[in-house]
Amino acid sequence: MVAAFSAAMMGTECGVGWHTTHKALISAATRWLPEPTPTTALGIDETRVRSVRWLREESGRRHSGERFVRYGSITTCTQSITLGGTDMSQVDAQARRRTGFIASLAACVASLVVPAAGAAPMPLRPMPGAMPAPTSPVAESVPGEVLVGYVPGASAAERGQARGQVDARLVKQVVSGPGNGRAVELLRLPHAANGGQVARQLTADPAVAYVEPNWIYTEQATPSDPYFTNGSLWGMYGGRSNPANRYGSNAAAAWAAGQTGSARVYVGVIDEGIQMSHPDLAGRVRNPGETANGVDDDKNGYVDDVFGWDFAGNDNSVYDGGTLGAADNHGTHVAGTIGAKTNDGGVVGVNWKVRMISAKFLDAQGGTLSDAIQAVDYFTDLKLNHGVNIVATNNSWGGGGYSQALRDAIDRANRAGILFVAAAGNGDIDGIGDNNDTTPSYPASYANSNVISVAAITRTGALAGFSNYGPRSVDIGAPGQDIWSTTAYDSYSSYSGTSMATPHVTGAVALYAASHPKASAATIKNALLNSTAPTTSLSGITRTGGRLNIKAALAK
Ligand SMILES: [Ca+2]
Ligand SMILES: [Ca+2]
Ligand SMILES: [Ca+2]
Ligand SMILES: [Ca+2]
Repeated sequence: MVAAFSAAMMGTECGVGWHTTHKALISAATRWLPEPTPTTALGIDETRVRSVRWLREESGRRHSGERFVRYGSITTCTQSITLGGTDMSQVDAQARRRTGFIASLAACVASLVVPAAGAAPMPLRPMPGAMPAPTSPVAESVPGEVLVGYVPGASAAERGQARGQVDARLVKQVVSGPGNGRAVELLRLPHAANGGQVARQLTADPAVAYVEPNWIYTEQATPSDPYFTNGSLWGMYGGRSNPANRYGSNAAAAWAAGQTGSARVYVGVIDEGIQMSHPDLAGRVRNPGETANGVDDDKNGYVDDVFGWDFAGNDNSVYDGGTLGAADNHGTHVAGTIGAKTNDGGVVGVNWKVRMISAKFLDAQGGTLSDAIQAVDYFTDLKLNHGVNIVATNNSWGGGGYSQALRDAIDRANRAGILFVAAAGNGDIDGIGDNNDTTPSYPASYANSNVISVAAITRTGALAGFSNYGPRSVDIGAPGQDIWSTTAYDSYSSYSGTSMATPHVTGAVALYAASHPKASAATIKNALLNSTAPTTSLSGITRTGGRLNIKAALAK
């Protein structure tokens, strides 16, 4: 019942330099009706595909009344895949990269068909845009799981009683009580439970403040044209840099003025994991209080979180893509824009010197609300209780509905002086950007004062077609189309998305904090938003009506 494919389209990015967007694949997957559909129908050159396995088929009705079928996973391929007329062998000739691509593609296609039957009926936002209202909702949540926020002071016995009356099992304590405000628990409901009824029963319990779906979030990016190579880092340029692009972030001018960042400034990357050993990132990803020795050195509750923590896998390996680069491309891409090194190779980030810590909660299937909350609190705790100078988190993800529990976690980050930089979102199933004022896109649309919501612009200064906007709820534009950065394993790719615009702004926060070490989060946010370059395409549809101008921001 839940539209898994629409969540995937929001940006589960698939592999290496993939020319064709998810939209093409997904629209193909929804368009072709004969069963089983040949791979050619998905735009894949069947002669090169060794085997295709259809894991699941699910028929339904599209908004137009047309039937659609969703398909399973492509498992193995002999050499390369042609997608949408683009020969992948031209994209990347190395066999190991192709293998990585194929694995990623399989994961992506699999993500189209994540079984969602039995999901609790929850308040999901309607699908907006130019298409007629469909019957299936956009937001996706984990079937049979809910988050329960308790009233302040609810005792363990009272919480147990609330769980007991609906036979729910405690999966984990997402937020512990006093000090962090109200306790939040992730509960698993009995197999046959009616989600709506259970939610009503729980909400009626005096110890319960609210009940929420365990939302699933996805990345806000899609791969873009791999053949685009000239002047590739346009997002870092300014009008007078060499090479120049007046619609870039003007980071180059800040560097020319000697402002290149500081190793004393930390950024939290809440995303997929990061390939921390990437030649352009090695040494940049580090939790300073931890060493790899089997002991929780900094006593934050996470053993050997040397590079961060994997909340999805509940382990300390934040990079899980191996030497194939089969995972963690998106997180690695974001990290490169924030802080790839100047080492005469590859790309360079907004900051030449910065430290990042990974809170991995996304994988090819997305990530959950409960893990996202723990990721946000992980950085708040590192800053408040372990002395790590975290100035911002980068949040290039979205897709779930409203969550009081996540909003509260972002508020805790705010009280710790951590900015929450978030992707405005990449439209909806039609791939066309939406107005967040009328159709909120979380987490970017939370009203917390530390949130900065980022739209994406193109190299010619247009609002990217996929980018959400909002005169009241989207703050600023930044480069988000055809953005080259680091990807796993030791590779580089060009992606597009508000996912890519966001780390330009997060990077600017870090660069500002490096040159203004005493500045508060509010001061940094004001400096960024009060120094934007007026931009016609953003005028009237974003709060500032302008695009990121890092050189001007640093002068504030
Ligand atoms: Ca630790
Ligand atoms: Ca340790
Ligand atoms: Ca892991
Ligand atoms: Ca480099």
